[in-house]
Amino acid sequence: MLRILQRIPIINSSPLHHHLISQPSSQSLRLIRQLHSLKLLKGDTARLPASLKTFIEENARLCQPDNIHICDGSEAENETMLASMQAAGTISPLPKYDNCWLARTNPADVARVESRTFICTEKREDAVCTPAEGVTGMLGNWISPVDYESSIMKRFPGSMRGRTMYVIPFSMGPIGSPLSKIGVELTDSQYVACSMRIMTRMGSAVLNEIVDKDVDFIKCLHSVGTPESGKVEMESWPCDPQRTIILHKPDTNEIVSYGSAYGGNALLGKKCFALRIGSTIARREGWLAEHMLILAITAPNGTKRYIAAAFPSACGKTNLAMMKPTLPGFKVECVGDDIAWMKFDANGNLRAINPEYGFFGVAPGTSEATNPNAMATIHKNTMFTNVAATSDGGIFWEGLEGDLKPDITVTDWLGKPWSPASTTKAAHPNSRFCTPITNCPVMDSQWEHPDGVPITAILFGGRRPEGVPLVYEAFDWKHGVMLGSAMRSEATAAAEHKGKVIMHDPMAMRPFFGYNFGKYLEHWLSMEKRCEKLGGKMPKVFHVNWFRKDAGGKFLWPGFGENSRVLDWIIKRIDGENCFQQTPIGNIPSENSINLNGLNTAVDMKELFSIDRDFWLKETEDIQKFYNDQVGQDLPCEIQNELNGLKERVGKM
Ligand code: OXD
Ligand code: MN
Repeated sequence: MLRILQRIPIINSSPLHHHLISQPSSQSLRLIRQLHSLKLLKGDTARLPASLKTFIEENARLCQPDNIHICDGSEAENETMLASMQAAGTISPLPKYDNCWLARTNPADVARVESRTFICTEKREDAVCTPAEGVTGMLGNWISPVDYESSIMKRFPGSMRGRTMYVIPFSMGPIGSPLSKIGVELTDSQYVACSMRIMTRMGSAVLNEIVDKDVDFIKCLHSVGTPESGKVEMESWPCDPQRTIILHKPDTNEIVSYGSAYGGNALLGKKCFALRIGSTIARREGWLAEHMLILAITAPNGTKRYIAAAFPSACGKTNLAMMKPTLPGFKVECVGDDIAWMKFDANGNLRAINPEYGFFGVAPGTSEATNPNAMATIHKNTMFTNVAATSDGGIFWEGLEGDLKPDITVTDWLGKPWSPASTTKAAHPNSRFCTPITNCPVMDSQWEHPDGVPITAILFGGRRPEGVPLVYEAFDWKHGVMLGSAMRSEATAAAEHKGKVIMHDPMAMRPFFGYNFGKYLEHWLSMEKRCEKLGGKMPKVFHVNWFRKDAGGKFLWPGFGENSRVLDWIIKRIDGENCFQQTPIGNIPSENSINLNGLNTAVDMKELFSIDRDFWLKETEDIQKFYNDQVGQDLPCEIQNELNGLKERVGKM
């Protein structure tokens, strides 16, 4: 039976800080949500639009927090939360740097949990493809509306008891930009609130947008939860790994996440909103929401080009986005390192914004050698998670061995002593830095332009140790969409996959599709007509692979800043230079058209660009099997035709 509990008066002088003791343990979410007449938010809440007020009230009734705190995004608010987390042992300061912190998670909460991530639609086929008989689908998980509701009911009633519910108004994209969208995340995690402040534009300015313009917002509910046993394993990092679930309902623009406080599971603006819900909105509105970095590259002649690139998680998007080019006279500047929202303008130029405001970058492997600009970014106002700590108040991870001074000791991500002789990793492979984008010394001057930046090329790529050349160009848009759909990469630690298996990761979006992948491909294909109608020119499409190895397992290409040589060739192709040769898989650089001047390692260009018939026959078979098994009848025939063409060309080699 529903029980309306007592409410106690506001204790905070701010009218938007409310203290509640509440309420019902209910059998039915629907019943709880019918209690509209309850006025749980008091004070100056008349300012809040009814939709926001209702959203907060209903979920407060459901989750029963002790307090509700509407975040203003101020420095003072942030400091209070940081101090409170420090007192709880969730974070500790890193005195070597300026306002930097180290969080250690429950070791069971260290990555995105793809297997527990669901899209809810009435009809299954709207959310996911129908895999072949006996095959487990890997392009997303569907949940029915009934199971969606019951999953919430099994977890959320009372889930915030003893905690504060933080109300986080946030904007994905520059506030007020026609390309931006607004969300409100309710969470019982201060770590999430502080991280959202880094990763998004958050606080009063966004609340004002909602209030003044009465804009629609994406509803995001998050709770770290409490295990069914009632026993929180690690007081400093409450979570409920056994029952973690991440739910999305595109029809109502809702996201619900329970049980994890880590990364994409909990910072709901990122993967859940900007990609999964974002891709469904983009389809409806005729644009693209993609797992892509955006960079600006300026050639010695002063011409600047913007390029977007889709690589799977932990495959070097951040490194490429802020690369220090080794090619003299080139400059790379960053617009974003993870997500691109791209829409045609009135003239048919594809314009992109980075909807984020921070970097949530993979720490291991980041160093002065691999990404000096990231290193220059992360020493101020940064939240590190699951990295190792040094005795002089700094951070450490695999890749920074050269920086370790002999008198410094290291504590690993689990809080245990660690030394270079240890057989375990110092930092968790998916440990991260969460750092304000404004710290980055190479942000492009246009990165916050409300109209976005014009994209002239789209790159797809992954970790392919064998068979796939350093770079090749798609023959046209359709071929490019097929290349994206057929992308594969070695699994990384960003999600729960084990081992170095080569996985299909179409468009680097496999974990992030908000709707049926076949329909997603149709949408990509339709962009060409949209562009034509507006009189524009489609971006050129390329596939890159920095990770090809020789027979001895050594990388054939030095990567990092040297990738500027590949970008240089791509720019030449954008400019229409005749610097390519056609092959069955696409156009590769003609001999000597990649500028190797000054490269101080010997590179076997022949092997790097070799195209082996047997490898590609097997590759086309694997792609066909992937389409048959995973996409089935949802595969657009244009994509099958493209694959048929590839098979035929490779067959004739
Ligand atoms: C990320 C990811 O955190 O892709 O960006 O996992
Ligand atoms: Mn990512």
